[in-house]
Amino acid sequence: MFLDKAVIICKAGNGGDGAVSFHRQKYVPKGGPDGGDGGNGGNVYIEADASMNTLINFSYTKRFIAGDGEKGDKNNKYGKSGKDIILKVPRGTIVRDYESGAIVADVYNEGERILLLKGGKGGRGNAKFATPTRRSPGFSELGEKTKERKLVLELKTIADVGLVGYPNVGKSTLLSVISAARPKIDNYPFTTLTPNLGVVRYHDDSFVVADIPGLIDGAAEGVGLGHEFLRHIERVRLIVHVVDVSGSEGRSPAEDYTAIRKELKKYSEKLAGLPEIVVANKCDLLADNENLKSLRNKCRKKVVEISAATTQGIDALIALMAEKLRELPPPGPIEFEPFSLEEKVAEEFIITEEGEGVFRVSGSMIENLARKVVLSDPESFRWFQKVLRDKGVIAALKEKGIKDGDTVRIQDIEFEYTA
Ligand SMILES: Nc1nc2c(ncn2[C@@H]2O[C@H](COP(=O)(O)OP(=O)(O)OP(=O)(O)O)[C@@H](O)[C@H]2O)c(=O)[nH]1
Ligand SMILES: [Mg+2]
Repeated sequence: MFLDKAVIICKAGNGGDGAVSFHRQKYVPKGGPDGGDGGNGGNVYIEADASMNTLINFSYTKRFIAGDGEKGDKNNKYGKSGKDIILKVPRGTIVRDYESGAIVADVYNEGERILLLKGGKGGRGNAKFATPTRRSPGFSELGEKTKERKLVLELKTIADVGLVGYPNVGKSTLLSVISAARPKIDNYPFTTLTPNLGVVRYHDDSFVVADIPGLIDGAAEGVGLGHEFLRHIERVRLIVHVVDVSGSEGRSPAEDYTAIRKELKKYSEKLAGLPEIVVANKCDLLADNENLKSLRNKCRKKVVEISAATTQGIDALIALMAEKLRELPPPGPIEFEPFSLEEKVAEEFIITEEGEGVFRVSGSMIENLARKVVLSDPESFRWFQKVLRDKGVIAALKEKGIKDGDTVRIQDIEFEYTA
């Protein structure tokens, strides 16, 4: 079964909370703080697996949640890190952010592993908060919480050459005679329903050819089957345009050529702009040269005459493909503006007056901080206030005219302001 697009939900693990603990020893009344740090949450990676050629697995399982980090413990014991998740996908899979459509990764190289979502950092244990003046901190940090992300996986097959043409012109037959691939071949349109790949060997060279379902009129607008599959030749470097020159189905080969060119252009200028070899197939059925002539006139290019059935002209075609590919720039992953799925933590904050003497502070940095601190703990709270002062929040509140006894709100917490 073939699937080349899937929407999934991923989440990195939360960080584990830091521990609050004090060293206990016989006859020692109160030891120093020894609460260990929480473990980091597990990461979500994506990895190219050369043995895969479909995203079908992602139609069964759609949620991928990495493990949470464990809490820290007494005796300075660190919490265990959460378990990572590695999503295995075929080479050529592109990952997009669902909301923005921005490209996050192109899983291009064999075995390549890319970090998609980083696990939350574990919170620091109380041992880390000890200072000469604060010998017994009674608080620790909470682990960082992570968010779910909706992602789109999109397979764009990696091949050097793409075979295009009308249905039933002999594309799959051609692939079967130039490579070890054994695609289904039959005498009716749309025998091929999903892309086939074959490796062609030529002396010490080898290259990959992709055979896709036939294109028909309107394919580029999604009318025909072909449109769905044009994405699998978006990454090729060379187009081999196969025409049934015998006109065995009553169409004119020259018009077939123009129609397919139109479809390619409608789909993408880039695709239509790729170097092209025009192949006249089924030459064994030709009674005269009329069709060949009109095809040549129409495409204004050299036309390579072959018969996939008798293998006439095949060796010359392989040599020509290899030669063209050698001249073309080497393949590589697509270029894109790096897009990070990590939440951007903006340092800015805004203060809004929600009522008489009630001030709300909002902004991702301040809100993250509020999530991390244990507000029920007086010491943790004092520490939080110190950070608010350091970050300029208190000064900004004063500027807004805050008075003793007024209320400050940050996310779902609320406290009374004292200068
Ligand atoms: N006489 C002759 N028949 C051929 C030649 N090449 C292919 N055929 C026949 O044409 C028919 C279609 O071949 P396919 O290779 O399935 O064509 P296709 O372009 O892959 O077709 P779709 O997958 O439907 O788009 C089959 O019956 C083949 O045997 C050729 O060179 N000469
Ligand atoms: Mg076919």
